[in-house]
Amino acid sequence: MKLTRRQALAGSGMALAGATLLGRDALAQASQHRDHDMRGSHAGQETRGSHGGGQTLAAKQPTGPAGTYAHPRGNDWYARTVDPDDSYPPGLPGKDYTPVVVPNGATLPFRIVDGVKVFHLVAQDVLHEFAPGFKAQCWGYNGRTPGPVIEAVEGDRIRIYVTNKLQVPTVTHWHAVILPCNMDGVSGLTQQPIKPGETFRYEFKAVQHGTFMYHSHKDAMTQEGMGLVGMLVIHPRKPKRPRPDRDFSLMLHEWDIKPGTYRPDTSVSSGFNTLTLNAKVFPGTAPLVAKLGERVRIRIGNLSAMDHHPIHLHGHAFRVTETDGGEIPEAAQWPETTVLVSVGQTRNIEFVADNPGDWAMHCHMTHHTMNQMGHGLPNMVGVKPGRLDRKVANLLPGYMTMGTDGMGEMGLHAQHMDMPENSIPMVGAPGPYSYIGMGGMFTILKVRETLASYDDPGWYVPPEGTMVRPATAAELQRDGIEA
Ligand SMILES: [Cu+2]
Repeated sequence: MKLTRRQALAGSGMALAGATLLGRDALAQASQHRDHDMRGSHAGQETRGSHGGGQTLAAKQPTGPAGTYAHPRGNDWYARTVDPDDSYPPGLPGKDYTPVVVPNGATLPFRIVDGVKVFHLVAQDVLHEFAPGFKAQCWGYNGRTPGPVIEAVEGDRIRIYVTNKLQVPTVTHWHAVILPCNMDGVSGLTQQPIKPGETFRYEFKAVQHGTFMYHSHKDAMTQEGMGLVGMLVIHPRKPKRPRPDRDFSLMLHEWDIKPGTYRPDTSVSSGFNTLTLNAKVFPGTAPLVAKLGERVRIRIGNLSAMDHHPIHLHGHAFRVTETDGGEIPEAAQWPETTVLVSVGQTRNIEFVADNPGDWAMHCHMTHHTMNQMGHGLPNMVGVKPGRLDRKVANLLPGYMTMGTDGMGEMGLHAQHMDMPENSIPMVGAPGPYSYIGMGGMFTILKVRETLASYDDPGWYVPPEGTMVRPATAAELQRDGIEA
């Protein structure tokens, strides 16, 4: 048998493992089997693994007999307020739960058919805007990335149709949800991939409550990296504590979008230049608005490729109340102002919004509050660029050395620079007092005494005597400060 170049390439991993054991013909056969695998075909299963060296590729049919399914109940930390075997009518927004608020996002509509909550996700190409004027061709669900938040109530029976309108096979995995194994959505392990054009049906009962996620579990590096991610919230049927007044959902993600390009580079494993909250970078991030005294919950999930994010909130202390594994007993909670949300985790934080103002909320990794172009530049702090600039300007009209005062004013400079196509300043936006030198994973919690609506109320007006200002000479003298 003759190998085509493509077959040889496809089988090259096998060749390393098996070349010494297998003859050339066997190798060719193994590589053909691998090709079948990539098309999600059943063909070749009968003969696969018939050679000693190919045993690791063997795909055996599942063997029976199949049992009956019982809801798992072996771990008492599963977050439950009702018995998983009891029946409940579909939980309704307003009545059974306070719907989550999704800054820059949406929740997925559902219909109820014979007592089952029916959802429909469509995996598809999405031209996504990360901030005004900065877009990329991503993958998402129902026209957005992250996909719309799926909301249900403990005890609901949930049916989710997934239609694949991508050019590649995909699957959808329900991250941290306790369900029958073959509803778990792991390509190859629990199901065949959903081919382009196909619609698969997932169905399970919500037997726990909490903050979960959904994402592709096929070619995860590419597919999650392109944006096939979303949040899944299951509210408790019988909440033990008062419902929050404001229940926010935020998905953390990271992308590498080189200036001048329009597609995330999912092959990189570091140096991500677009760090997002619900797929937006500041100043594209919508503020989280709450009224003074309201109970606030923020659900944070992280499906970044490689980075954990310590999310820091100003002006308040909060408690971490839940993970995607369940509720944290009150005696085990401690106060924090920063919560580390590792890749593949969710965290719920809760607090009373008792301090009015415009409070920064952001990843505390400094490179994660920079937008494109902020990374990997030489440190120019302290460089006197005058003569250099004049010389280089002879060759490159308009040349200006950047970064001699740090990176904080980069966005300002960018206003009178020619920026590369499809790029945004590496940091910031104009604020009420001066330029806000933050980008990326940065948003603002706006707490107000009075609110006409939860729309952005504008900038905070400080009460008399609470505004920082330059010190007066008399004050310095009185307090013995030599400046
Ligand atoms: Cu971060």
